[in-house]
Amino acid sequence: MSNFDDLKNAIIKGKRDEVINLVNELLAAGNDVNQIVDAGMIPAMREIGERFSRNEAYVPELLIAARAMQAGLGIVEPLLAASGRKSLGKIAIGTVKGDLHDIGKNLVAIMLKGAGYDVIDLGVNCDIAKFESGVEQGADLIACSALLTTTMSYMKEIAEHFKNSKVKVIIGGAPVTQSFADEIGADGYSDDANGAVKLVDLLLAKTA
Ligand code: B12
Repeated sequence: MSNFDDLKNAIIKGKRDEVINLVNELLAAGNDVNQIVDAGMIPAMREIGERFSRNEAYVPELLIAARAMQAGLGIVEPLLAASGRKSLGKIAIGTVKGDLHDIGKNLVAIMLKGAGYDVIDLGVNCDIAKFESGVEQGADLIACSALLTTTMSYMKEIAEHFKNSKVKVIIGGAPVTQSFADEIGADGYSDDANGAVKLVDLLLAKTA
């Protein structure tokens, strides 16, 4: 008989097939889909994120766990939508104009999803109009990623564009720093995916 801890551990270890089996077993045993997500899946991504921040897990482990999480989410997502689950908030994430790097952006997206947020993934090479389309779809917060020193400057235009709106803007990516975020007037910065979740928790709780 499987339980939520088995599911949590299988996600942390990145055991994709085991995650699929456990989610199906938990559903077949009559467990509520929200409980499966809240007690098994979200704690797993929070835990692997904490390990990553403490340098006890690295990008490959995070990617493998994220892949396992995605597999589980694939099963529960239609059921969650049908259950009328209330999301913690909606985030539109994208890599900025001119930039095609998306590994870090995808990690941040999956961690946010894993933490209980609705995530609209706008993809790469996103201009302001693309981020605006995320806001039109209901995003409360825009998350921008850049890996090139030549593209991070576009974040300034994005921050300025949303400055007088109620939409928050957070930024990240290897060349980005807290002082750059302060300089361009972004609402927040984090240097890793787990920090991104904490940042969003803070910013969206403040505006709620
Ligand atoms: C993989 C890679 C590529 C792949 C990208 C594949 C893909 N699908 O992403 C390919 C081969 C396509 C590529 C292309 C190029 N690349 Co490249 N690439 C890299 C490399 C090796 C790894 C980047 C990566 O994925 N890191 C792992 C992820 C997990 O880290 P991360 O993105 O930083 O994300 C973490 C945090 O930053 C944070 N984060 C990320 N986004 C966000 C967003 C928010 C809101 C928050 C809060 C946090 C956050 O959380 C993430 C998880 O912890 C880096 C070198 C390096 N060591 O960084 C070079 C690197 C970024 N590339 C570089 C260059 C120059 C290029 C090219 C211009 C090369 C060329 N001449 O064609 C092209 C540019 C193409 C384009 N227009 O974008 C340079 C950039 C130099 C600079 N200072 O600008 C680097 C640094 C390599 C180097 N040392 O020269 N690249």
